Amino acid sequence: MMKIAVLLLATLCLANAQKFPINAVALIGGAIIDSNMQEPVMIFGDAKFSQQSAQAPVIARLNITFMPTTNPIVNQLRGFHVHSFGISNNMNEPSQTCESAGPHWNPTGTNHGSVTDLRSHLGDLGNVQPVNGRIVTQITSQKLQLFGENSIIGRSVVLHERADDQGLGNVPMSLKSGNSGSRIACGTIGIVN
Ligand SMILES: [Cu+2]
Repeated sequence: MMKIAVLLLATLCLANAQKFPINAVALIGGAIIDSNMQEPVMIFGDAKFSQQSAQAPVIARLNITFMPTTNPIVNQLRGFHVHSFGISNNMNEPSQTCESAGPHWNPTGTNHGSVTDLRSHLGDLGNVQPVNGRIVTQITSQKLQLFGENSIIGRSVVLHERADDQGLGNVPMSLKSGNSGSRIACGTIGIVN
């Protein structure tokens, strides 16, 4: 009993040592090629993360633009996740840069799922929908943390080619990545003053 009380106190002290709110941001960049129109579509924007207290969820606010906004391939549902590592530039194969993010952020070793499913990857954030060439949306995650050993600071966000089936696709890729296709844009999550 005494041990538990001491442990609890130590945990509370550690939590109190962390200043809140914690804010973070990922600058997002990427591109897709429209093979029909022979046109590159540029993708740029950011994802802002905030956490108000140790118990509070992490809110992600996305503001991502596709250019040209009018290209017909732009406005489709797309998977969006936190992946394990920061982005490093691949000068030889720029199209492979987002591969440096590694797999979904999954320190608990579960199957892939939805953002609201408590037993899914911590980094699973579901799908986002571009409207008129822009993604402006807010995602709430009860699983992400901006502090402690499971902090996502220094990891990355990845936007995918197509929709995330959230583990329900009945193909092997479904339980690993939601079968959401290639990585079209990404960015490293950094702390904000
Ligand atoms: Cu992903």
